[in-house]
Amino acid sequence: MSFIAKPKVAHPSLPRNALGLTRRDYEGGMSTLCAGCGHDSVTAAIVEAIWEMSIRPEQLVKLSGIGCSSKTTAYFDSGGHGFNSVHGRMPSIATGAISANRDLHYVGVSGDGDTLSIGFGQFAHAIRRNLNMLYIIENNGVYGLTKGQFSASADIGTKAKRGEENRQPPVDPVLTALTLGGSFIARSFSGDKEQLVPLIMAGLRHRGFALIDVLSPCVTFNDHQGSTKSYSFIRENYDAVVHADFIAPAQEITASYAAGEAMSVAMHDGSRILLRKLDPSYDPTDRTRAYAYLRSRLAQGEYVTGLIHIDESSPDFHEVSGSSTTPMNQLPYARLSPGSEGLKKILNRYR
Ligand SMILES: Cc1ncc(C[n+]2csc(CCOP(=O)(O)OP(=O)(O)O)c2C)c(N)n1
Ligand code: SF4
Repeated sequence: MSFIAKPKVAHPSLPRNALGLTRRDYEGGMSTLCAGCGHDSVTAAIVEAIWEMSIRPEQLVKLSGIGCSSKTTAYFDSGGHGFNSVHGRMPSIATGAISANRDLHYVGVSGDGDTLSIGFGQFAHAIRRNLNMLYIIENNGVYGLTKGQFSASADIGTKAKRGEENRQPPVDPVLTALTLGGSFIARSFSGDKEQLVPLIMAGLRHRGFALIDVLSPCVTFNDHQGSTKSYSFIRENYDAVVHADFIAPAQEITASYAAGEAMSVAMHDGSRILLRKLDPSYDPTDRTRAYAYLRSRLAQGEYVTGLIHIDESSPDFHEVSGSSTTPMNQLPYARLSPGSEGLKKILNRYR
């Protein structure tokens, strides 16, 4: 992967977060993506969110597969841990890392090709295991890195740059996550930082699997008339069904929002995500209705965005597997290894 280091020069007047760090401290290498690629706007939103949340750079783990989108992890938080896995296999690597150290923040960045084709099985199981991570799909409807073939998220009738038409039905990651029991499901647009930043913050705070499907146009292979993942199409067919705002625990002032217009959802750590309802019938805690609503809007060619579903009661991977509250990588070897007698007892359970 090509990597160009950014010069670290910070103007003394740059704002600092609670740790005394500027946004520059959360940047990564220089992007080598095409100018105007939606993925770079997602990078900027991630930098903004982790700076705002005052996460220590070394407490973040960045994971990805292969694709232009998966290169994103090189462009933020150079002080964090990072792992580019094999194409589509990021959830397995995430499962191992999360099992070994539950005390870090995990953010996976993947593409629609990486997630919905070669990595579809891995993606599905990460959702149903409710792995404690934020999983961002940079969804452009094509394989950008391998020169613009249709991906599994391309809509029927959408046209490729050279004019050929896609005839296969798309896989919608949001509908997929709703059916698989996803506990935090959102959709946004790379060109809407105001919506995306609070969603990233809430996703990082959520205990369990937080999915954000970000429509992120590929300006080189899929930003033309006939594409349903182009900037112009998304801008025209974009519907923010809930306006999300993130409130960190220290600044929890909800009284300023007019009663009846906002729904405040408590996160496990005491912070809240505030949803201002734009559509009065929409309730993001009702999975069945969210599914039906999304389907009806999709039939009209509309992308519903915002926090589409949240279930704060769903047990996460650690709760279900009863894993140690002390991260495994901090347990002494004697506690990790059952010894030969302990192993015999375990095996006897299966005889
Ligand atoms: C096992 C394997 N199969 C195929 C490839 C080729 N390949 C690299 S990236 C990619 C698709 C990337 O598309 P997507 O995930 O949508 O990301 P984008 O580049 O559009 O951001 C493919 C098929 C590969 N690297 N490894
Ligand atoms: S090919 Fe498309 S997805 Fe890849 S960097 Fe260029 S604009 Fe972005």
